[in-house]
Amino acid sequence: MIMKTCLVFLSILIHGVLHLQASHVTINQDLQSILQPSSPNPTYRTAYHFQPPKNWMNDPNGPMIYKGIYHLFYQYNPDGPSFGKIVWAHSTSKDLVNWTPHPPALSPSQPSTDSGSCWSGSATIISGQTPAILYTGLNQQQQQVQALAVPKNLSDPHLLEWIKSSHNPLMAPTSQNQINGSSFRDPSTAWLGHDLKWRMVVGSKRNRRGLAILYKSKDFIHWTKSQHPLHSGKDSGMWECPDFYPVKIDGKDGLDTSTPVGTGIRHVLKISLDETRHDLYSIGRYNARKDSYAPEHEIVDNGRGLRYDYGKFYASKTFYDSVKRRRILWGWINESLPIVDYVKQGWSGLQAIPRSVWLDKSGKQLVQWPIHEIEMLRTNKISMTNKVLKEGSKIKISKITAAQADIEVSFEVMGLEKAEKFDPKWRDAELLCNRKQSWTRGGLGPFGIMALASMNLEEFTAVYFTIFKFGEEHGKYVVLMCSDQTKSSLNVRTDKTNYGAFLDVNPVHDQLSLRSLIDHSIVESFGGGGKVCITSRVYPSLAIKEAAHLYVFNNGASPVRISKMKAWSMKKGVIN
Ligand code: DQQ
Repeated sequence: MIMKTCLVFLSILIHGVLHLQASHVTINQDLQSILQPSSPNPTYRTAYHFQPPKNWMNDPNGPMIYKGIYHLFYQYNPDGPSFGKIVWAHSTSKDLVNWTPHPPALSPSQPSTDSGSCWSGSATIISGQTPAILYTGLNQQQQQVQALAVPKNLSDPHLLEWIKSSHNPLMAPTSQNQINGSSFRDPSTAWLGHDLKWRMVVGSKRNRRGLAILYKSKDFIHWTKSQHPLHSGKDSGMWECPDFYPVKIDGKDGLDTSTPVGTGIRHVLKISLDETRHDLYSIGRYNARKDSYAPEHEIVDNGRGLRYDYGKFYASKTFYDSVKRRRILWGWINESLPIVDYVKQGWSGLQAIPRSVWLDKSGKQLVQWPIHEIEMLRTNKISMTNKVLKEGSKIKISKITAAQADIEVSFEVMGLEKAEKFDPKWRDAELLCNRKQSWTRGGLGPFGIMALASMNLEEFTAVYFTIFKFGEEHGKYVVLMCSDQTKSSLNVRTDKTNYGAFLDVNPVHDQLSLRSLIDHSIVESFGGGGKVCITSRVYPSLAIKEAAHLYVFNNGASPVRISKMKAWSMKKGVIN
């Protein structure tokens, strides 16, 4: 064994350990088998976030509801905890909380199409009743091509067996279509146009221009590339996992992806930027006749657009839940550890709690909120109302399982005159969070929660707000929300970014609300009722299980009032 280890390390020194494939880091397979434990290390496993029992998981694929059953497919390496030869793993659920695993729906098989891997894709429910999966295959030549699979037995609500089309690959790079075979992936859910032709987009790039290439088809088998992409972005690099869907201007109801364009509708285009690993979206108008899309607010292509989540959240995908008439968002949360560490852990990757998503009243951004079903896991409720948090103070939230909890708190600010002046040069919220850390005394704020805190506060993940006065203009304020991992662990090998975003809430009129779902190694937070979401992936060395604590705190120079606070222990979901 020692000899084998030495040889593997030698080979790594000579040939290099890591290489990139679709930007997921891979590891030498021999090294993986040596490092991999016989059973996964449970320390940082979660209680109510979706994950397979072991091994590597990345993007959520083809989420849908069929005959009242929710389906989630996901990118999965059955051979180990790092990226590798990928299959579409499959689980189903009646409530999006408890999940039953099934055999992989798609595995590499066809040399012309997917013998290398079955990469990401989406499901479309044709005519409201027949599901079809479009996905990316990595063929024998390592080229990315698009393929179709359909259920073998439509009367099986669990859709256990899938048949790959004999027409595969349906779309492939050729010298005529000028598509680069290593940047052509992740077909979206398709939508039906006025001319009864299906449309869908595939992520790509040309040089450094990111592309959402548009395809059309009459029969879902023969697809024609449109001359113009649906949208593209200068200098952004590869666009992965594009998602395109309508939202209502008014109200929280979701819309079917094929809803015809009308006056009460806007469209959302989401792209996953390979270079930064950020999911960006824009809200805009879709011209169904011209098949073009133009963003109204912010731009998707410069990396500074709106994000679903300002922490860890990537390769996301939505689907329309036709039963509860809502649009639901899934997103992958990867590890913040070096590859060798998660290989030793025996598993890698989580899915965020599915979120309902709708257009904010302002029309300028989306709002996201954890699906209401997750509340079935709440137990042991404790609450607090009308409590003043003095400057420089904290209150411990006891009697709940702090490592496995859900907390909702609303703050009412007092003493707005104490707010520090905002410098218009502070454009980057993450940088600002790094300057205004939770433990440094500020003006109005920082105040918020300290999750996964150790007994003597050597470790904690702080999620907090700081309010700034904007220029000389009276009554204008800027609210900064941060999720700080700087002190989340004594382990020096974990990512310690202090994530941040500006929150569009007026603290003069509105309370500042924060909800955090805490689950052992993840703190998923929703500020301002879901206007800003930040997910932190953390690995405490001390604040583990019963040794974890939860606090509300205020390190500002002015008191803040907790108008209401509710917190619950969370039960364990039945997950795979
Ligand atoms: N992951 C898949 C690709 C996709 C990337 C491969 C995004 O299809 O572009 O596992 O994380």
